Amino acid sequence: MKTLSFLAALPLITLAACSPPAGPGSTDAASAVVVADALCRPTPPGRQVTGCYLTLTAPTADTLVSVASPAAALVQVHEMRMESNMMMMRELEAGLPLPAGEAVSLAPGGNHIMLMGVTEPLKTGDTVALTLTFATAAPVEVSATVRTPPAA
Ligand SMILES: [Cu+2]
Repeated sequence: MKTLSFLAALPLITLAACSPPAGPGSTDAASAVVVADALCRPTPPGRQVTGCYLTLTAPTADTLVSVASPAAALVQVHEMRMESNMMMMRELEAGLPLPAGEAVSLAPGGNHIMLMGVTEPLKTGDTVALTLTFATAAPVEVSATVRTPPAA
């Protein structure tokens, strides 16, 4: 009888040992990426594309892998780079590296989050829900305010 109950308990112990310390909804602040100053630019008249900006601080080295929003059909993380003397933007396909403890700013003129196929025009005062997914840390949901960012 003793042997049986020991065996029955074993899978539970194994599961507990394997489960990650921070699941969804966890309040493990030590491992969470801190997101500050999230804002999205109002959509230009007749256009369904706009940029969002924020500052990310990861406690341990991580990567911003992707962003999703119910406000847009497609969301990408873009970088700005010079190509043939022209500023072009393109998707950061490998994600955005976040060095440990360092604030990484996505700002006008630099890296940004691109909303494409925006379903409803975004105007100043609206909010946009953004879900940020990281390589290691738990996903973070933020509410970005719609307003015109200060000039770059
Ligand atoms: Cu872009």
